Amino acid sequence: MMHMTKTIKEHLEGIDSDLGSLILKISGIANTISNELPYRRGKADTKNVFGELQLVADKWADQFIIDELRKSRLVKTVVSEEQPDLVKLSDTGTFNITLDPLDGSSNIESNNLVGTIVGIYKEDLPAPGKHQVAAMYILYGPVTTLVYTAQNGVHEFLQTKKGFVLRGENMKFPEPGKLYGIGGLRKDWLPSFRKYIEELETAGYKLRYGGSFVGDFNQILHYGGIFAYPALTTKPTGKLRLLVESNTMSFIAKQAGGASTNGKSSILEIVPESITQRVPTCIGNKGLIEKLEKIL
Ligand code: AHM
Ligand code: MG
Repeated sequence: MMHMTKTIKEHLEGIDSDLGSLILKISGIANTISNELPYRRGKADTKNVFGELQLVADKWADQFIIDELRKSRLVKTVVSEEQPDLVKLSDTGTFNITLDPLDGSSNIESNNLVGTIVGIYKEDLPAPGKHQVAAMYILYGPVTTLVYTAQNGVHEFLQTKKGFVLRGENMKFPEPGKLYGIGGLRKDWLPSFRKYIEELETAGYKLRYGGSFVGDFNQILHYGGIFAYPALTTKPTGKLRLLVESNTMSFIAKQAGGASTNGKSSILEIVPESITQRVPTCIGNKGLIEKLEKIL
C-alpha cells in the first residue's frame, strides 16, 4: 500500500499563514461538493453572463463556495463564472479570488470529470494572471484530487478518510509528452493550428479529450503534451474565460515547467479589459507551446 502521511494542512505550513489558511479553507469544500453532486442534477432554467444555460449544480456550487469564502473573512472580492459582476465579500480581506465553481458541468449528465478552479490574488481584479499569489483546482474524479501552487512548485493531494494527503510534490510536465486534447470542431480550427496538430499526430501524440478543462489539463500535467481550446474561425477568442479558467491553469502550468499561449504570447501577460473576456488557450509542455507560437 502507498505510504501516505503528509496532509495538506502540514504541507501548507511552509507558506504565508493567511494564504495557507485560505487554501486549506478552499480544500474543505471538496467533500461537500462531491457528496452533493448526486442530488444537484438537472437544469436551472437560468443563463449565466456568457449566455450558457446554468445547471442546478453550477448555481448551488457557486453559492456554496462564495458563502464559504465569505466565512473565511480572508477574501475581499470574487469573480465567478456564474456571476455577472464582481462580488464583494468584505472590506478587510487580504485576497481576491477568481472562481469557476463547477468547470465542465456539461459532463455531469454523463458522469465524466468536473472540477473547481480557483485563482488567488492580492491585487484588485481584474489583474494579469502573472500577479496570482496562488492557484489551485479540485478534480472530482474516481478519486477527488487537489492541485495547488503557491509559487512553491505544483503539488497534488488525494482525498482520503484523513482528508487531503500528499500524492506528488514539485510536479513537472513529463517530457516529451504523450497526449493532446483540443476543444472546438476541427473544421473550425485555423489552418495553421490544424497543421500543427497533424504534426503532433504524426509524431505519435494521442488524442484524449474529455470536455472538462480541469480533467483535460490534469492529464497533460501527468502525461505531458498539450491542451487547447484554440481560436476558431467561428469564435476568434475561443471559449475559455481568461480570468476564471485560463489564467489559473496557466499559472499552474508555468510552475510545473510548462507554458501557455493565446497564440502569440503567454496568457499570464495579458492585461484584462473585462472580467468576462475570453482567450484562445493553449497550455502544456514548454517546447510544444514555443513550437505552436512559431507556427501561428
Ligand atoms: P464550463 O465551465 O461552463 O463547463 O465551460 C468550460 C468547459 C471546459 O471545461 C472545457 O474545456 C470546455 O468548456 C469544453 O467545451 P466543449 O463542450 O465545447 O468541448
Ligand atoms: Mg469552466
